[in-house]
Amino acid sequence: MSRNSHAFDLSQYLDRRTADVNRALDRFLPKEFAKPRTIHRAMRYSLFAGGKRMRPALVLAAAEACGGTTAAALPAACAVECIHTYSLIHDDLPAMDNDDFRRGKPTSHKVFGDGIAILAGDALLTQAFEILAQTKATARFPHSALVLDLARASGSLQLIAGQVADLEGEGKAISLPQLRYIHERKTSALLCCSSRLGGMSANCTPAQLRALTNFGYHVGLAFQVIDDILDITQTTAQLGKTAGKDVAAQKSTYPRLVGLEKSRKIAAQLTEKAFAALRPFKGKAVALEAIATYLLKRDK
Ligand code: GRG
Repeated sequence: MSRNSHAFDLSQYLDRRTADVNRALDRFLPKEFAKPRTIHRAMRYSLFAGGKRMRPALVLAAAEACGGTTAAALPAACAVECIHTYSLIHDDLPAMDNDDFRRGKPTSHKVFGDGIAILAGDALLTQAFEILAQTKATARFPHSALVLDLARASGSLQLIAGQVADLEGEGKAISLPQLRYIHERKTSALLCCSSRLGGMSANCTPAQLRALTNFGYHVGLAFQVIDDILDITQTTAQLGKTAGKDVAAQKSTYPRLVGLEKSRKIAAQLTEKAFAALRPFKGKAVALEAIATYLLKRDK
């Protein structure tokens, strides 16, 4: 388990970084009253509905581990949150997971209708790249490097591929390698990209980028195993989204394939691998360590 993060106050860290991210998102997004009002209200409704902001936190913590600043990393932090929120809005649509409840509130299509919810997701996807393009280039990383990373992580070989495999796997018996394939893409790709973008915004070295990639990949996998566990063990009120969806949709999950106890063990092992990836930072990636620990122990 993490050795360096004991004295670190993660709760205060997340509160401050979340406030920074929320202010920046408010600045970057068109105002609620900008025409057409409906779409801007819908974009903001989901974006400010109270998500945990874990992907932006990873961006900012990765930047700090490489000696960078929050200011330089904020566009990337906001961009990954826009992509994440778009994917949730679309995932909740009747044509996909058909969910009524997200981030403790009625889902976008329940409030605005399917058409506007689709468009709000589309607009947030586009908005992400508009925001990311405002990152300052560094000596090692031109804008195009960051844009390429986020486009790849959210494209048809990663995030979308995971969603396709997830949809096509419903009701079918899936092997552990197939499940790993889905988790790598639908969850880990964006968490890994978050960690990488933070480093890139701080002009990280190639060795640091490799370490952040390895860290983000394993944290991302652990995140989804825990998500699968929480779907069974927590209530809808605790999660802020409908609990028990995986069983209802006959989805293959780690608990279904290997049981709850083994799933917990796998999540802990993946988190250990994430810690090991941080060794090159020699104890200077305290916030990243604390986030990985929190993600393993979280209850929502
Ligand atoms: C492109 C439509 C589309 C989908 C891509 C990301 C995704 C695939 C679907 C969303 C639903 C899902 C199960 C995603 C896996 C990642 C995950 C567990 C998301 C929830 O993330 P949290 O817990 O959410 O960080 P908050 O609301 O706290 O930001």
